[in-house]
Amino acid sequence: MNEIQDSVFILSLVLMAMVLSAFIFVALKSAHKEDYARVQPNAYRLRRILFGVIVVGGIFATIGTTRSLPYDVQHNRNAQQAAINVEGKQWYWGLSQDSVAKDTEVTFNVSSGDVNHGFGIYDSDLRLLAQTQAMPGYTNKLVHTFDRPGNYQLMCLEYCGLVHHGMIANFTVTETVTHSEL
Ligand SMILES: [Cu+2]
Repeated sequence: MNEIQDSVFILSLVLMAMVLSAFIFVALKSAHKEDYARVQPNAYRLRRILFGVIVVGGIFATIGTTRSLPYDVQHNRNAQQAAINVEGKQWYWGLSQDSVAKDTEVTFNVSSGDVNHGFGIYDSDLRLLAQTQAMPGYTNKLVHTFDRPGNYQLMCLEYCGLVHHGMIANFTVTETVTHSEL
C-alpha cells in the first residue's frame, strides 16, 4: 500500500511541476504580441487533441483503478456473516453485539436515537478502518470484515454535545467463534 502511495505522491509532484512550468511559460511569453487570427487555428487544434487525450486517458484510468477498489472484497471473501445493530446516543453506543470472530463479514446497521453522530471503527493503533454517519430515523449499513483478532474501538466522529469525546465503545474480534456470538 505504501508503494502505491509513494508512486501517487511522485506522480502528483510531476503533474504539479508540469502545471507550474505551463504557468511560468505563459508568464514569460505574456509580453510577446502575436496576431490572433494566425495563432487561433493551431491553438484550437491543440485544444481538441488535448481534450481527446484527457477523455480517453480518463476512461482507461477509471477502468484501471476502479477494479482495485476494496468494495467487492468486502462482500465476497467470507462465508461467515453477522449483522450488528448500532444506535448512537448522547453519549454512548448501543450495540446488539460487541464481539465477532475474525474473518466475519459484519454488517453494522447504524442509526441514532437522538442527534447526528459519526460511527468510526478504530483498530488498536487508533487507525480509522471504516466509518459512516449515525442519523436519527435512518439506518446506514456499513460492511466491514475484521481480518485480525484484537481490541477495537468505536468512536464518535461528529461533535454531538458535551461528552462527545467520551462516546467510545470497545469491540472485540476473537480468533474463533465464542459463546456470546452464537
Ligand atoms: Cu459525537
